[in-house]
Amino acid sequence: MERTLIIVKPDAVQRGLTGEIIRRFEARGLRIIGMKFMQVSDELARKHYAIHDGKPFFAGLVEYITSSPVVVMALEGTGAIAAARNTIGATRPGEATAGTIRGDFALEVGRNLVHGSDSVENGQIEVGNFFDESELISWPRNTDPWIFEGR
Ligand code: IDP
Ligand code: MG
Repeated sequence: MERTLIIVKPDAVQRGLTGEIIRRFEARGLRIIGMKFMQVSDELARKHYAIHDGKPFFAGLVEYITSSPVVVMALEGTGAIAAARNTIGATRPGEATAGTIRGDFALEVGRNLVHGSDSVENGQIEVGNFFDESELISWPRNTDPWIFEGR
């Protein structure tokens, strides 16, 4: 089963949208296997966004993600990567479809509320960067057979 790392970014926490954002992933059927409230360090921010190092917005991005606490979640599900990214919406909120998190609550790319892993491989790596194996719980959810066919 695929794993994705979701970050409820500082702007979302400050704006009181944490519950609304968790609700959408939960309602989608993704299974929470890890969740915590934390302050992202400069070191972790640079590691998480290493692919963007050197881009003009990198310094601002590190400043943004470390500016205030976040909520991080590890979610599991069939096709979790694509499902979560579709729930989040396009990177630039102006291009995000209404009904997505960014399309409903955001206006600017530098304040786009939420992160979701972009590939199966990165989902595994990013969950590992933010969570200790001991913080992850693989649990049988009673509704699993109603969400995952054949389980
Ligand atoms: P994603 O979050 O939709 O995967 P990425 O292209 O991976 O988008 O970019 C990572 C994050 O960097 C974005 O979510 C956004 O916060 C920030 N970002 C990307 N492009 C820009 C930009 O042009 N200006 C400011 N911030 C940007
Ligand atoms: Mg990305």
